[in-house]
Amino acid sequence: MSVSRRQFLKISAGGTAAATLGSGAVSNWWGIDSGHVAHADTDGDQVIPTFCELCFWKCGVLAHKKNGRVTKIVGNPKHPLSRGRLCPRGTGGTGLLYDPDRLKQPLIRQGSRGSDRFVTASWDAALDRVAEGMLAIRKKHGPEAMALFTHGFGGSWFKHLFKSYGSPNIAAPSYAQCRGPREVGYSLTFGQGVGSPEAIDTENARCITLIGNHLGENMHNTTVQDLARAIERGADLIVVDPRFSVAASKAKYWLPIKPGTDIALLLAWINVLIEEERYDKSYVDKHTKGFAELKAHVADKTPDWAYPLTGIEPELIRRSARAMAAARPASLIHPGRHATWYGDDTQRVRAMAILSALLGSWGRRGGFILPSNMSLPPYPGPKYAHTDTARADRGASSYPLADETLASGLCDATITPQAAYDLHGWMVYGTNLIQSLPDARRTIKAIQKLDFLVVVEVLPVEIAGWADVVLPECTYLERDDDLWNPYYKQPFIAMRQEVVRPMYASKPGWWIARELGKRLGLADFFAYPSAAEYSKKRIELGGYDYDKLRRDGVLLGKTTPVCEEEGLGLSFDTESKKIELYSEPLKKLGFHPIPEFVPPQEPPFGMFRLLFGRTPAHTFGRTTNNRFLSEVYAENELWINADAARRIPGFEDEPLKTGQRVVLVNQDGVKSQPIRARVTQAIRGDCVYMVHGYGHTAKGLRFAHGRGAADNRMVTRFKVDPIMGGTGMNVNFVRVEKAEAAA
Ligand SMILES: Nc1nc2c(c(=O)[nH]1)N[C@H]1C(S)=C(S)[C@@H](COP(=O)(O)OP(=O)(O)OC[C@H]3O[C@@H](n4cnc5c(=O)[nH]c(N)nc54)[C@H](O)[C@@H]3O)O[C@H]1N2
Ligand SMILES: Nc1nc2c(c(=O)[nH]1)N[C@H]1C(S)=C(S)[C@@H](COP(=O)(O)OP(=O)(O)OC[C@H]3O[C@@H](n4cnc5c(=O)[nH]c(N)nc54)[C@H](O)[C@@H]3O)O[C@H]1N2
Ligand code: SF4
Ligand SMILES: [Mo]
Repeated sequence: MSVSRRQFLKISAGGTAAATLGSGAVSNWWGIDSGHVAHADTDGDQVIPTFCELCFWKCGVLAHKKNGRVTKIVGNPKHPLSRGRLCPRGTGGTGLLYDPDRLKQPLIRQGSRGSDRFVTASWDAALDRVAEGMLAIRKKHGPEAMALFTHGFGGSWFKHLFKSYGSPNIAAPSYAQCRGPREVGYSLTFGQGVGSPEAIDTENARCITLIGNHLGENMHNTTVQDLARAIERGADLIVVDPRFSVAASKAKYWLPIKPGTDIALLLAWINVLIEEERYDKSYVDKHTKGFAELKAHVADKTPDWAYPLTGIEPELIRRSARAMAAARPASLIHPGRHATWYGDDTQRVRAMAILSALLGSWGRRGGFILPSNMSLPPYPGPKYAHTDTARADRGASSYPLADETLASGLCDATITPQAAYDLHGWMVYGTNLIQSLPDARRTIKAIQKLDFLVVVEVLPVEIAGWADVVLPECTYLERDDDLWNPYYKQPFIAMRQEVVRPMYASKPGWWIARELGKRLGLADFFAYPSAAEYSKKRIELGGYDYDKLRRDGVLLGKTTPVCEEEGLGLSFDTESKKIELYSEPLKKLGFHPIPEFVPPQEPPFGMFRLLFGRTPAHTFGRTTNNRFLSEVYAENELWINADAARRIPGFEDEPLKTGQRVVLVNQDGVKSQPIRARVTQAIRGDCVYMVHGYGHTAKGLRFAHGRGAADNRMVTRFKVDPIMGGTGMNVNFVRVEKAEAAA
């Protein structure tokens, strides 16, 4: 599905939002203002452009420095993703740089794995130990017996290391635990995924539909700026969420859906568009395949059919469908990002994609667009040796459409081999697998089977506690990195550069990977003297201005037409070369060619479905130890419906109050850490909700340790998407108990 030019196309309570709309400046539109807008006055500071790593959006920042210390971080006005502004986390990057709990020295384990006893070591000793482990595994079992788990931009050096070493097992939890089903669902329908940054034209949309996507809490700077802009211009917002999210508070229609029933709502919306002939007929005739089958499929999926399934009143389904149709083709069904919810996720995404096709919004202004990127030659070096070895996550029962390696699949394969060989070693870079993979008990079981585990980290997080060797990387503000040239409507190349020298004995990833490469006999692959020289070479080979890039932090490329309105011709890289409303490939594999609704399991009596999400001030558990960001939000809370709270067994005499501490017990008897209740009407009565990333158990995180509760601890069950192997995690149920009683 890869082409050189990535194509992207891409309430009962309704009306409550009106009062909050049109509230002026973009910066504090969500009631959150990072307080920093870049300006020319630098107060005598030295200003160094680089890009953020507080989340994976990678906004361009200007780091101010005085007397060798970073004094503040603001948005780079020249960078297309920040436009001079940052989200609250981006401005709090110094809270990571100056975190007193950072990893300061390489560590080598003493005693048994997981006993949490380490001695500090020199870099030479630690690197020798890692190389020894990797060489032994390669000699005994082949390079494929080592797996790399990676997340974050700095992982590029380690991916290069693993490709040079010869292992096909490279995975990130941002696929099978995050966007995997989304990419597969859009690829099946339009022949292309939506990528990151998402190829959508939010800014020009006249109607935006968010299906569980909680923008504003889920804080990707540019996306939130674009959404604010669209709404200021009068765009309608439709939000489908069991919870009255920040986005729902801005919406014209809020559809408080029963969790897990979105496919029923989507089919009913499709029914309304077709029955009322509100879809884009000429677009559908010209570009799609399978309309007749779709029409027949949804003929009985009326709003009245969907009402008892979803809890959304038929009239609200009709009115919201008409609003999205009235705005077409500038009617954006936002593709979402974290899509692994219930195990039927690729099909839910397919239903969203089909709806977008009926609105004619793929390849159209205000819908999905088709951006390009700037060409950038690689650093000269040898070719990776060709390997025929299959990935370890692929067994006989593999997931046919998984187009990336499954992190959960590598974990499973470590416990029970799924390929012709066993996994014996892991390297973990920038991903806290204990928090991010479902069922940590399984992850630990896999770790206990390994010969060798090395973790490259900035903080003493849970996964580091299980390592044999811990390698302390310096933070993004202390290092140069590879160049970034994403697909975006304004193509650009961005540069990360060292703002201050690495603190303690920490080292940049490019250096760690190179030094390991030399010890593994791969010196030819690591011929670069430094990351700065590496980037300079690539930029010169591309014929660009290196000094300008260093000065501005970003180089802008030529824009190309991104939608039909700009003269772009549409083509689709599917089997039929059309938009596939009906999917022959899915049918051949034994899956529904058009999405079917299958009711989710009901919560057992007295239990709630556990849902989770984000807070604007934090990124998962990676920032919960950041003292600056925790001034805004220090501890997660449990959202629970006020009426449901009155009926919880054990609370009859004294109803649960906001601020009171409770514990959760899940269907497998697993108890959570204590968490404060937030008793509210802003969530349905059949589910509870908390922000992910709390409840750290690692004692080295002296601020975050023991703060709030971990949703992941309750995720002992998950439902695997049979199409691509994503792990749906919204399938756990919890009972609420008084904290004291459970202690
Ligand atoms: N239960 C549950 N599970 C989830 C989710 C959820 O909401 N609930 N969310 C899912 C989603 S959407 C995703 S994308 C995944 C993400 O899961 P992860 O990939 O685990 O992401 P983070 O939690 O951000 O972990 C990043 C780790 O990188 C470290 N780090 C930060 N900066 C650097 C650096 O510069 N260098 C190095 N070497 N390390 C660094 C941090 O200290 C942190 O331990 O989790 C998924 N899993
Ligand atoms: N501030 C901040 N921003 C972030 C991140 C972060 O850690 N912090 N992480 C980033 C990453 S990697 C990702 S993937 C995204 C994730 O952000 P999103 O893509 O928005 O995805 P989720 O976290 O799954 O969305 C949670 C929302 O879905 C709702 N929900 C739960 N179940 C259902 C359901 O059955 N139906 C519907 N319609 N809604 C439901 C919840 O109530 C909640 O509001 O955020 C990104 N942005
Ligand atoms: S969205 Fe925020 S945290 Fe993410 S890269 Fe941009 S400024 Fe940094
Ligand atoms: Mo994610």
